[in-house]
Amino acid sequence: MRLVLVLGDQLSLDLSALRKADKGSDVVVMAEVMGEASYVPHHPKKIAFTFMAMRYFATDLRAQGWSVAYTRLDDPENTGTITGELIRRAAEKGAAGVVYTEPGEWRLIDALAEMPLKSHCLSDTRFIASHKEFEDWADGRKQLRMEYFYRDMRRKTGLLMDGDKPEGGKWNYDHDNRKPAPDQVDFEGPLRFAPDEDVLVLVSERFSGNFGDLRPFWFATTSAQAQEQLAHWIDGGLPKFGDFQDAMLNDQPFLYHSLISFYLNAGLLDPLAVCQQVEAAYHAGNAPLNAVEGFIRQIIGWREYVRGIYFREGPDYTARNGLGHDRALPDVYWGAPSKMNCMTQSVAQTKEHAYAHHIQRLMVTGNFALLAGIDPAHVHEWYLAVYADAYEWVEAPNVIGMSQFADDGIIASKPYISSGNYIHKMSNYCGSCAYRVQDKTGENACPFNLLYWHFLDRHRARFKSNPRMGNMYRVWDRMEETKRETILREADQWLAKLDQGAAV
Ligand code: FAD
Ligand code: DLZ
Ligand code: SF4
Repeated sequence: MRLVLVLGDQLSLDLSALRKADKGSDVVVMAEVMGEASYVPHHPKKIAFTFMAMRYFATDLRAQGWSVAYTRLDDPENTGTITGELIRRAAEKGAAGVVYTEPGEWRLIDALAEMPLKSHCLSDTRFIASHKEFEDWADGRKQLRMEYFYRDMRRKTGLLMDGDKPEGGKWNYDHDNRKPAPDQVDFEGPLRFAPDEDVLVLVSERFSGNFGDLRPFWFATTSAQAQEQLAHWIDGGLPKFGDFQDAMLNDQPFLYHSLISFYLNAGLLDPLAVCQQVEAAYHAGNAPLNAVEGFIRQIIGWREYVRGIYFREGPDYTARNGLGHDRALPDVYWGAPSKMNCMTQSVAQTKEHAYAHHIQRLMVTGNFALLAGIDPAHVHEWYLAVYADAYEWVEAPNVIGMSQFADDGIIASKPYISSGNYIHKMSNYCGSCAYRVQDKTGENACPFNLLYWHFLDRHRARFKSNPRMGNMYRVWDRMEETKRETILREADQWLAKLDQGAAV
């Protein structure tokens, strides 16, 4: 007999390791371990979600006839690590070896590869593109632009294809997906499910020092519940998802977003099946093409593409720091008071829900970190810890590459930076902010305005010949010299206050 490892983000009945195993003789190993629960200070909701979903999945497996050796966190025999648990269970059961599906983080891939047990690692087939397909696509290309990869995934899956042409004549309807914040949101947001109280008690006892609110806990924790959430969103959220994808509103964390990344990444939902359901809503006339195409692009385009980059670039990717940024992560990321309403809003809902939507992650907390020159390793660790959908394969390329440009432009052709103007256009945050978004200098000037020029000025050598940034430098160069000096001086003063821990 062999052991079959199922990790906390591998909760899929069609997992390659389960398909390879023999239900009659093999034993599934699942383990809640401190090693996984504390390698970054995870948000308590993320830990509770993982443990609850693991426990329900083990129950499902047993109901299907599998033998499951499940270790709870407070089990006195618990060795504290995945490899420790496999070694312990192998001795206990007299197992000949271990079958497992490749984990989503190099850290664990390396640990399993070094384990003193005979083991067999299988590809994770829950994705649309295999590593080889991504490599074949990437090899020989000068630039790895997501858009071209995405088109191949459309052709491969047949999603939104009209023969060999894209549905509606265009591959990408992003142009229609940039509407500013609506006055009112007519979708009530995600479904709320009852939690497993035992897990909440365990997590509150063991992880009370971690950033984030454990209660109220409302995530789906089984695949049937995740499916309910998907159906609820397709019905009520999808029709306006495209229009308001980039919008942000005070005290409205969810808008028209699907809130399914937790479930997809843990294995409770299958990406292709999700996209097929969304496509069916379009064909049934229940959702417009810009919403449906925009959503499918995020899943079969961005999600697959970032995974390809993570595995192609290798374990040192998370240590990259192409712009040499070295500022410590300011306390505002851990909920310290700040005068910047956009940051306060984005961090507060992250603390409450272990969730923020894409534009908050990219254009508020990510943009601020990049403009302020924060060490990307710290930024990476923060995102990996605070979001319930964060595993390195998806988080690191989004943070190190897309958001912080620390990979020197593998993912982004130019840094995602903006002044306060973009946030003002896409949200109602600025209206209730202590700073004035219209002010470019002076005591009340929006820090994003000051830091935007500070970033461009300090990285001039790196970006001046980037064709997509020439305009920005022309505007800067045309400014009066005294104004430029004032901006740089005030930005330096503001950053000094930030470093001193002032509530700026
Ligand atoms: P929706 O807005 O409804 O989008 C639908 C789905 O598309 C998501 O569920 C997700 O599976 C997929 N998706 C969208 N954008 C991306 C993307 N850029 N990369 C991968 N998948 C995408 N996503 C994660 O799943 N885990 C992370 O750790 C993560 N970290 C991020 C860090 C930064 C700095 C940025 C800019 C983005 C990050 N994303 C991450 C991508 C994106 O922000 C989340 O997938 C999305 O906000 C999840 O919310 P949702 O399910 O409501 O998504
Ligand atoms: C995120 C997480 C947490 C908090 N705890 C566990 C755990 O106790 N046991 C487990 O098998 N998996 C856990 N996970 C998910 C793993 O960290 C994830 O499988 C790896 O990071 C690889 O993506
Ligand atoms: Fe953010 Fe500046 Fe707007 Fe305040 S004024 S909310 S700091 S962009």
